Amino acid sequence: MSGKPSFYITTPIYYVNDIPHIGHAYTTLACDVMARFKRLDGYNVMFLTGTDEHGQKVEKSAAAAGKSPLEFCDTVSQRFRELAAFMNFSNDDFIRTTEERHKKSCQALWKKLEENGHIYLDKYAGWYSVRDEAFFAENELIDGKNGEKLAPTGAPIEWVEEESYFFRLSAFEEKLLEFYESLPPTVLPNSRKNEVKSFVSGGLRDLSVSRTSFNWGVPVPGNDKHIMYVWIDALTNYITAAGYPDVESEKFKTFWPADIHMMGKDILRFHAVYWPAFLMGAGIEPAKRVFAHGWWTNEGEKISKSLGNVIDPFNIVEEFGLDQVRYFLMREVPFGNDGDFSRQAMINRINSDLANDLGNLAQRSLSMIFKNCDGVMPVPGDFSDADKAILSAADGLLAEVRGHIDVQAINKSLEVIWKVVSDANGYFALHEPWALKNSDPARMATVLYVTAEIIRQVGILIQPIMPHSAEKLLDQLKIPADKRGFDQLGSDHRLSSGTNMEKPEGVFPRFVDE
Ligand code: ME8
Repeated sequence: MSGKPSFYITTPIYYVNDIPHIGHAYTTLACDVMARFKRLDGYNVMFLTGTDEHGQKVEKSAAAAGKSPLEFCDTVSQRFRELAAFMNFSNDDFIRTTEERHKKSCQALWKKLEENGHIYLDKYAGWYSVRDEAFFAENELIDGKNGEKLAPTGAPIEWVEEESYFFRLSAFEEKLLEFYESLPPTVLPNSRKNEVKSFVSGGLRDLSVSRTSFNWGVPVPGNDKHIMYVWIDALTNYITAAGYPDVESEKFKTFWPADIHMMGKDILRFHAVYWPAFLMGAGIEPAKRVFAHGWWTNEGEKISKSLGNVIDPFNIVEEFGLDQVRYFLMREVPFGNDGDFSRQAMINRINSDLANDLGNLAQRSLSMIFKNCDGVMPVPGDFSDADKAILSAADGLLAEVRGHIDVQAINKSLEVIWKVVSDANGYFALHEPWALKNSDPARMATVLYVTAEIIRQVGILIQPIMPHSAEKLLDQLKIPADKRGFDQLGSDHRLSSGTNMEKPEGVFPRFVDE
């Protein structure tokens, strides 16, 4: 293989009962940013997303749409693929749980668990929520408006009594608790880790892992009256895409265990409790990290179809621009916390951070180089202390940004970059290159060169967040395509003087609300 270190990141696979909305786009975007960052930082990356197509919920939605389950899945899954292309996501694979490779993988995992004595046949009697595709104990239920019992998520429940296979989850308590204490952290943010720990230390019951009352799923090997519980099927996608059951394949050896499973906090328990336990049971290492991010609301309200306030990512990108939306989503909310989507907050970010701060700095300095330096990148004179200070701030960015990205603090990585952008604006204003044109053209050239060098480094660093805009900036600076990796950051690869420039065009327009 490549000799590079590897990095494997996954999104949840999304249910096809519903079309993609901002929440789905958000998770996949965060993974895209991580994947792009790691590629630029010299890693061999595999970035996976896809759709979760089995289970009762999908079966019911298909019936309601008057389609066969597969026909229905084909249509909605395609919509998720279109979203990925539209949002410029760089996923390396798109998995559908209805694919043959996945069925083979699920059945192999099942057999392994059975061989290892972790699966047994019994009877299940209890509450099930189709919307959550989850079983709930009596003491977890909440009261609905009309006195009816509901799942803790507010979803309707039904009483289920049927023969079922069980997974010996109870046997994994200690191993799981140990797993949560390993370093680097296996569950982030910390508050979420504590939640999971307290759930597990409260005692685990064996998990029902098959159903007999519907058909849309992967049959249990050797007993096809039973369909695998949709979560065992869904979670397995992460190893399917890495080549399972071929554990000797180059791909599996390179990419498993995955580096990060990213998801919303709603499905943390499945990823941080059930999934590592299944893997441990099969003798496979669990993923190195599960990261559960927060929940978006819309102008302060819960996002839901019934409230009619679902945010369509296609629409907001049409209105505000792709890179603008990508920047906003990653910058506005500390990654891991809940966040609120508001038009005003979006417009503020576009106009202040992008148009004013970075956009103006680039446009003003590059236009001056074009006009006042005969259209070529000037040769700088000796650097003053002020020049050295701002250059060294930019040179130090990669280490800082990397530190934040390593713990998925994506917003913080942007804060430190924008601190340098803002300092560079201060530098530019203080040294007034426009006033030096006649009095001291050599000093003007140095100030412009230093500013352009800051933009070069910022342009390289923001590629994961805003790939198109970063490309435009780097094109304007005439940085060759093979000189845009993170190995080009710092003082060893300063801008080449003497390069012919073109008249720059603004990269970050102001948003004017009609
Ligand atoms: O749970 N804010 O699929 P799903 C932030 N198929 N993120 C949100 C969000 C919001 N308001 N709404 C949705 C499933 N998400 C299973 C997963 S994985 C083996 C199987 C995002 O279509 C967030 O990532 O319901 C959440 O975890 C996911 O969509 C749920 O997607």
